[in-house]
This record gives sequence, C-alpha cells and structure tokens, in this order.
Amino acid sequence: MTTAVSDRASARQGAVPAQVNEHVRKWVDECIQLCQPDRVVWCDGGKAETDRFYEQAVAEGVLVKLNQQKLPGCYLHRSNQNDVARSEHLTFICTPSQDMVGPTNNWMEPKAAYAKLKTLFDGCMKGRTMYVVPFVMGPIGSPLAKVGVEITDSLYVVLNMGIMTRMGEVAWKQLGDDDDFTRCLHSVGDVNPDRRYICHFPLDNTIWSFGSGYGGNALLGKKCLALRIASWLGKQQNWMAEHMLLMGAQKPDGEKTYVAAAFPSACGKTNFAMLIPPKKYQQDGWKITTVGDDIAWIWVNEDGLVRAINPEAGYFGVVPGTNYESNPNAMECMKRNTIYTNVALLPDGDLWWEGKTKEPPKEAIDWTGQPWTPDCGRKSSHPNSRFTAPAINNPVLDPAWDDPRGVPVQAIIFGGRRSKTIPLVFQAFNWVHGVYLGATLGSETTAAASGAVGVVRRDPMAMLPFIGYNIRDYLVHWFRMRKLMNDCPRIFHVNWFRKDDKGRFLWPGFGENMRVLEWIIERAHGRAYAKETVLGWMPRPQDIHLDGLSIGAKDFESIQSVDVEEFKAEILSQEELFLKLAGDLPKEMVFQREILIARL
Ligand code: OXD
Ligand code: MN
Repeated sequence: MTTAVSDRASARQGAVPAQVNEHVRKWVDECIQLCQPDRVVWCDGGKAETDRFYEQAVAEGVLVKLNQQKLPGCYLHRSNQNDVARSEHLTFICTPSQDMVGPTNNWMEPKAAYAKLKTLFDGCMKGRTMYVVPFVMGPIGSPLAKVGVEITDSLYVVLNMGIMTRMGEVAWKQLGDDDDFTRCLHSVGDVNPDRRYICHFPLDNTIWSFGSGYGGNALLGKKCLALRIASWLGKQQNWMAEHMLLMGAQKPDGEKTYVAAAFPSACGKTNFAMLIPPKKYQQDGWKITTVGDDIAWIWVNEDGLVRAINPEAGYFGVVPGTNYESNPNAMECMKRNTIYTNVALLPDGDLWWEGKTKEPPKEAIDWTGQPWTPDCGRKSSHPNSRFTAPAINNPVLDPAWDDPRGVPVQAIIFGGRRSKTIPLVFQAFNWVHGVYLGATLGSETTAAASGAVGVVRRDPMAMLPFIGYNIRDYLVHWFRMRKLMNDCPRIFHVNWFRKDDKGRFLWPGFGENMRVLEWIIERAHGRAYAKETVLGWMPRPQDIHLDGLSIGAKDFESIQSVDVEEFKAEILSQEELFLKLAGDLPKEMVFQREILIARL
C-alpha cells in the first residue's frame, strides 16, 4: 500500500533536478501524497522558466499583461476580495506549550494543528499543479543566510517569490546535503477565510499556510520565515530578526553611516529607506542608499560590532500615496519587471491608484474588476494594494545590499504613526531605555492587517504580529544582546505623523525627514548637541537644519513638545502591554517605567 502510494507520488514528481538532496525529496514526496497534485514542477528560477510562467499566468487569468511600452515586464493581479491583507487572527505559532508563544500570539498544539490542517491539505491540489520553489533568504554565503523550499499551487506566489527571494538552483547549491531548510507548504485552497490558517512550527522549522494568496500570508519567505521562524532561530543562536529597514547615509565628506529603523506596517519604511534628500542636502553631497525596506537580520561579529543583512531580494510595498513627489525611487523601482496587486487598470494598459497623480483618470477598471470613475464613490485601488519589484530596480540601491558580511549598524530608530502626544524625535538615554522605548512603541493601525484602521495599539519593536515566541523572552533577548556588543548602536524614537488641532500634519515628512536623520547620525557619532528632557535627548530648534521649511523655532518646539498630562495617559495606555505580560515582565521594563514616571 505504502509502496503503491509512493510510486504514484514519484510518477507525478516528474524530473527531480539532480542537485535536490534526499531530505528535500522525501519531504516533497510526503507533500505530494498529502496534496495529490496532477503535476509537479520543480522551479529553477531561470529566465526561460519565468517567461513561461508569466505567459501561463496571463493565459490562466491570474495576471493581466500591462502596456509593455510603458511598463515593460509588468503585470497586474486582482486578488480575491476577502484576501487583501495579513490575517493576524488566523496566524498561529504551534509549540508544545502555550507559554512558548506567550500572550501576543495565537497558539495551537502542534499535533492538533497538523491534524486540522491535514484535513484541509488532503487532496487540495487535485487538478492543480504543485510548484516546488527553492529559495535563499539573505545574500548567498552570508553566515545568516537561510534556505527555504516553498511548495505552492499558486503561480502568483511562485512569481512573487522569484522577485522577493534568491530563488532557484542557487538554493540547492547553498543547501548541499543538509536537512537544514524551512519546509514551507502553501495552498490557496478555495480562498475561504473560514478555512484559512497560517501555522508556524518553529521546532520543526516548518510553515503550513492554507487558504490565502496574500503576500504576508503566502510568500512564506517573508513574514513567516524571515520574521517569525527567524526570530525564534535568532533567540537560540544569538542574533535578531527584526521588522526594520536598513539604509546607508553618506555625508559630503564621504563618511557612511548605516541605520536600521522599525516602523509598523504601512508607516513609511519603504519611503524612508528610499528617501531623496532635500535639494540643499543633495547639492552639499549627501547620499541615501537602500539596503532593505522591511526586514533586517542583525548579529554581533567577532569584534563586538553590530552587523545586518536584508534577507529579501525585492520590495513588497504599499502603492497608494506613492508618486514622483512622495517616493520617486519607488516609482522607478516599479517601472519594469513588477507585479502590481489590486490597483486600477487604465484603458491603455497603464495603471492608476489614489495619490498617483493629482488629477484622477476619467475612467478605469478598479481593483475588483468593475468599471470605475472618479465620482463613483469608491476607491479605485485597495488601500493595501501592493507592488512587488526587484531590489536591483532601485536607483539608490546600496552597493553593499548583497554583501554576505552585511553592513555595520550605528543607529536604531523606532517610530509609530501617532497623531498626538509623541514628539518628532528624541534619543534614548542608553540601550536599556531604548529597548523600553521600542517595547512600548504605539501606532495607529493601518490597512496592512485586516481589522479596524486608526486605533492606537502597542506594537513592540513594530514586531507585534511577527515575534515567533514569547514576548517576555524576546525582550530579554534584546537586553542580553547588548552584552555581546562592544559599542552599541544608539537608539532613537521618531514620529512623522503628529498633527495639530485641525488635523494638519506638523512635520512635512518624506524627503524632509533627512533633517531629522542628519541629527540622528551626528548623535550616533557623538557630535550633535541635545538637551536632556523627561523623554530622552532632544534637539533644540538650532540643532536641526530647518532652512527652506516654513517651520520656525516656535513651530519646531511645538512638534517636540511633551504634554505631561497627555504623557501620563500614554503611560496608562501602555498598561495594555504590561498587563498582558503581568508577572513575566523583564525587570528592566518595570524599572524604566518607574524612572519615567518619576521624571514626569
Ligand atoms: C508588509 C507588512 O507587507 O508589514 O511588509 O505587512
Ligand atoms: Mn512589513
């Protein structure tokens, strides 16, 4: 019986590439037996294969080919309308004890989870093709690079993985004879939210995702591997997987500083990572370069220096609001070889989305496939519509973005979307205080996750949906990592989103954030002045270049102001996190809060 099943499985397997090792073969065989696909395609990641897949995706209606004169190599995908964001409530970490995942994760016992999902995966690929997608997260040869293999029945996922990871034969080479790869099993199933589960098994280095084709739920190298599984591995192996962009900033005298920044989803990480400095800075010779826009893997090298890589090879960025003013580099990135998801299609095969141009087009087909006009009362594009573009399209890609040794990190920035209370910028007094600031980070929710938008929630290190284990242990890990460092990166807090009583932004944001970044860099090198305040070190108006802005010293002071009463309320609202962690809170967190209350 077993032999017969296994024979059938190997018949469907087709030609297994010679480099594929025994461990992978065995696992793929098991998945074939479970999912029962009609065909199995082993992806090689080559150009001929990619061209073939795009053609097939168009023929199958998965993608729409766009105007190839205007947008060469670009395609549009319209997702199922119930499948447009990460499904946090359907995301589980499966470990023997619930304590391992802590109060911020959904938990399932692994046996029960496998049993439940097996009933969903059972025969789910009958009549479909199973694609075997080998990939590497991180520059090839990096000490932190990780191999994954994703099995999926979605061509959209295959093509996105081809952009977002180092996909194909290179992964078999990196893996060699090893069993050390993340086993990622994915099926879109019937895209039914009632039959949707994203389950992580950190002890088995395994991810099973069923019922969604959305990026964060389905491109399993990204949030699932590079954050949830990787954060767990990092805890065991003394490194960190963080929801951070990585950027380089080169001063006119050639000095280069690398900065990592954690902002929650859809709070401008991509914009900040691709920032174009104001004219004056450009004339003076400042240059900003991107290493990554979403995820950083951070370690401490033999010399006690902090280094980081971007595990990804592309960008999965939010489209609405992106234009040649807000982020010209992102616009350049998505001009070619890009997959767009859930934006509006114009009659000439070009695209439009809210905020692309001031004047809307006269007509379009909206993201749901319906005719759209500017006065129809609906948005043309989904608020969480996305572009998937290769990193190599980025005009300001950092030369070291693919360097296996990573880049040195000298400053870490935490930031949230807060219309009130939180000043534009301040620096933590020290590492422990900085970790406290990161841990108590609050942000108004966005469309990147399903659920209400605009509610302040605590989002520790912008990692709330991505910490793959108990947040108590995660915070302890942050505190402990300091011990490995000779000299630690300086930690800062920013808020680009503070508003006045009339709801107008107090700070212009985008490229002008360069002014704040300059102060951060100067502080990281121990140069710029700062005054001591209850919250931390703050620039005075004369410490930030405000020339060319319609923001005077008084305005700057109000952007930086701390209202003691508001802040007391802020501390109370942090209770949400403290209560969740009751009894389990690292003592450093309790002390930091007590000191802050005393200062206020
Ligand atoms: C993302 C997210 O897609 O954070 O990067 O949701
Ligand atoms: Mn993200």
